[in-house]
Amino acid sequence: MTTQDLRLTIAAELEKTRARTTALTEAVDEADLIRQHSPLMSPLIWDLAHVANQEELWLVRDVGGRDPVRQDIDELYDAFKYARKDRPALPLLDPAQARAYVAQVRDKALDVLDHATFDPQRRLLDNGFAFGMIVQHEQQHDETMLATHQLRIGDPVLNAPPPPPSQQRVTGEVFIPGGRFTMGTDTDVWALDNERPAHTVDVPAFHIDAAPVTNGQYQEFIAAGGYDSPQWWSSRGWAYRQKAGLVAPLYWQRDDSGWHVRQFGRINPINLDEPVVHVCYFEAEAFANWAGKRLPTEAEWEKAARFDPATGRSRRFPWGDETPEPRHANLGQRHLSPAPVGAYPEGASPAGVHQMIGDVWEWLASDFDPYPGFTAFPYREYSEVFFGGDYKMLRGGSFGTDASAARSTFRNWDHPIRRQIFSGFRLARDA
Ligand code: AVJ
Ligand code: FE
Repeated sequence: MTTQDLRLTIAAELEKTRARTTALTEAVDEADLIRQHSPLMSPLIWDLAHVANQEELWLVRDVGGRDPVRQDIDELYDAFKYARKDRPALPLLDPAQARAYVAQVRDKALDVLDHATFDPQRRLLDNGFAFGMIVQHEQQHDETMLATHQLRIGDPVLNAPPPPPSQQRVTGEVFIPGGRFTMGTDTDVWALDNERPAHTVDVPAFHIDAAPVTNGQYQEFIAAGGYDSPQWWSSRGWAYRQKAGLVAPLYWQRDDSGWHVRQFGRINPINLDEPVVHVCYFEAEAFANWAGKRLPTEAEWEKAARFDPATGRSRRFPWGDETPEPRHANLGQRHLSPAPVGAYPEGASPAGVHQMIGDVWEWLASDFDPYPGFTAFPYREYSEVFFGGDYKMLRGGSFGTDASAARSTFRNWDHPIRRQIFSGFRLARDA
């Protein structure tokens, strides 16, 4: 790519992502921007200014070597300084100040982009990495803000067309033969540090479900008394189920006519064919035990998603190397729910595994650990400080994830009790 083409690509990504951020923060009134909708989440206004502060730190100050826009507020928007629950009490920028700050930083960042030469000697600039990192950072906060919208109580403010219907019956499991495959990447230029380096993993043969577990299947688990049967739960999982009073996925509610779900302020019937969403790791684990299966490991998931047995190569995406189009996967907040199983036959992997990318993040059995040869880049706080912590892996992205961060090597992680994220799961078993 020429320098000018790279600049245009970056500018388009920055702009597309900012449009989403703007839509998410303009959809609500000022009171709702400042309010904390759950102690699990920052006020939306924090996410907005934090996104700009990271853009200032990396693009304006570091890459551009420019003077700070607002050095005095770094601490307020440092995610490690104050916990989410404590952020509303901080002297944060008010909505007008935050929007002015966001615009000022963007003007400077675009000026830095205009002058950037992407000298490969400077790793932060090689192929525009720092810009890609900042774009993906904002996209991740767009997904976080979407989760905040889902937690928000009040009239609906977000609108989107429903996801496409199922095109194909997808059931049962797919056999993945044992053998080596390449996990992670060295070549995806905007891949983050935890996806690197590419390395060979020998994965014993296994079976994996062709689709994520659906609401219909999950209802069977509930009806079979799954939430009242400690035998299916790990001891930590059962303790949490008791403490939190779990009886169904977050946002499900039961009335005289059965289960309904609250989705972005609307009460909807439960679509039995959509992947279940808003379950924690412990619920996924209990369901798997009840079903006589288990959650996939991270290597199994990635092999099922991208290994092409015909060429022996690992693809960028299940369908190939081409960037996601709407026909491949439910990504990018185009829809406000997962799509029914079978809605994306064109997005299936070579092995015939469907909907690995988009719809719901999939909980995995693996913990968040570095790949062999990992080096933190460009900062330890993105990945390294979380290694070995109480985190379970999530893969594949959800309907809330931007297409640019939904490559099949992308790694997400969270505490095993978290349910406000767009998390579901699929099952596997030993061959
Ligand atoms: C990779 C989704 C776990 O939201 O905590 C955002 C992403 N890192 N800002 C998170 C992130 C810094 C991160 N996750
Ligand atoms: Fe952040």
